[in-house]
Amino acid sequence: MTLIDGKKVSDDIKKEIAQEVEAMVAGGKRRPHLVAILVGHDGGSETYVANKVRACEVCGFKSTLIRFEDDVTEDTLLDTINKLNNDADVDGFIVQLPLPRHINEQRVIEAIDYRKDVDGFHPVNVGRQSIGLPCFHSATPAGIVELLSRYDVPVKGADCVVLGRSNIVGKPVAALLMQKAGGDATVTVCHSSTRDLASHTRRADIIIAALGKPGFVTADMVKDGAAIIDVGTTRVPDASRKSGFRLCGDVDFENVAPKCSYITPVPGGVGPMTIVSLMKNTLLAAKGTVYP
Ligand code: L34
Repeated sequence: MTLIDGKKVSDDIKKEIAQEVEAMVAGGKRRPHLVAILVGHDGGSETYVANKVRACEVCGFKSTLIRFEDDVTEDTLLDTINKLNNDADVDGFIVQLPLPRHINEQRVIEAIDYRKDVDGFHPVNVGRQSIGLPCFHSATPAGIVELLSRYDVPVKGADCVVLGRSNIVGKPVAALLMQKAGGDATVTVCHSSTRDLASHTRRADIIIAALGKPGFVTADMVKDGAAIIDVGTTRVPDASRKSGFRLCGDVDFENVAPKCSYITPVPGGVGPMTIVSLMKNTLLAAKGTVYP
C-alpha cells in the first residue's frame, strides 16, 4: 500500500511556482495577486482561507483577505465582487463557501468575472471544463487528477467510482476523469439515491469519496488493490484534542488502507492539493494564459 502524500506534492509544486514567480519579477512583471473574500467565522473556512493566504506567501504572490460578518448583505458582496472584477491590480479572487443562508450562492458565483474565477466555479469555467476547453479547473478536482498522475496510479480505462455529486467536487471530478486528457477513465457517479451503492464501489479500481460523511467507506465496500482518494474533511468533536475536534475523512482509513494499492490520508491528502491548485490558477491568471 502506498500512502499518497498530498502535503509533500503540494510543497514541491509551491516551490516550482515560487521559482517561476521570482523569474517573472526579475523580468519586470508584478507579483500575481489573489484576493479571498471570507464571510463569517466558520472554523473550517477560517482554516482553509488562512492556509490559502500562507500558500500565497510561499509562492511569492500578493494576497488580500477581505472579511465580512455573517450579516453582510448580498448587495454589499456583489458590489465588492464588481470592484474586484474591474480592479486591474487583481489577477483572481475567490469567495470562500459556504455562505450564510440569506445569500444566494449561485448569484454570487455568477457575478464573478469568469476570467478572474480562479476557483473555476463560474458556469463558463464549469462548462468549458466539461467539454475540455482551456479554463480555470476547479481546485479540488484538479488536485486529485494531479495526485493520481504524480503517483502513476493507472487511470486510463480504469473503473472509477465517484461518491457524491456536489458542484465543487463530485460533478467536476467526474467530468475531468472521463475525458481523454483528464484520465480517460470509465466513471460512475453515486449519490443519495443510488441503489446498492456498495455493488458499485466493490467493482471500482479507483474510489473518489466526496460525500462529507465520516468513515462512510468501509473495508467491505472496497476491492483488493483499489486506489482510494478521500476528499472528506469533517470536523468531529473530540474532547481529547486541544482544538476540541479531529478531522475525519469519508473513508474508514484504518481498515480500508491495508486493502488498497494507494490511499490518501486526511489531513495531508487532498486538502493541500486544493490549495496548490488555486495557486496554479492564480499564476495562470497573472500570466494571461487561459483567457489572453
Ligand atoms: N470558494 N470555497 C471556495 N473554494 C474552495 O476551494 C473551497 N474549498 C472547499 C470548501 N469551500 C471552498 C476549500 O478550500 C474545501 N476546501 C479546503 C481547502 C483546504 C483544506 C481543506 C478543504 C485543507 O487545507 N485541509 C488540510 C487540513 C486543514 C485543517 O487542519 O483543518 C488537510 O491536510 O486536509
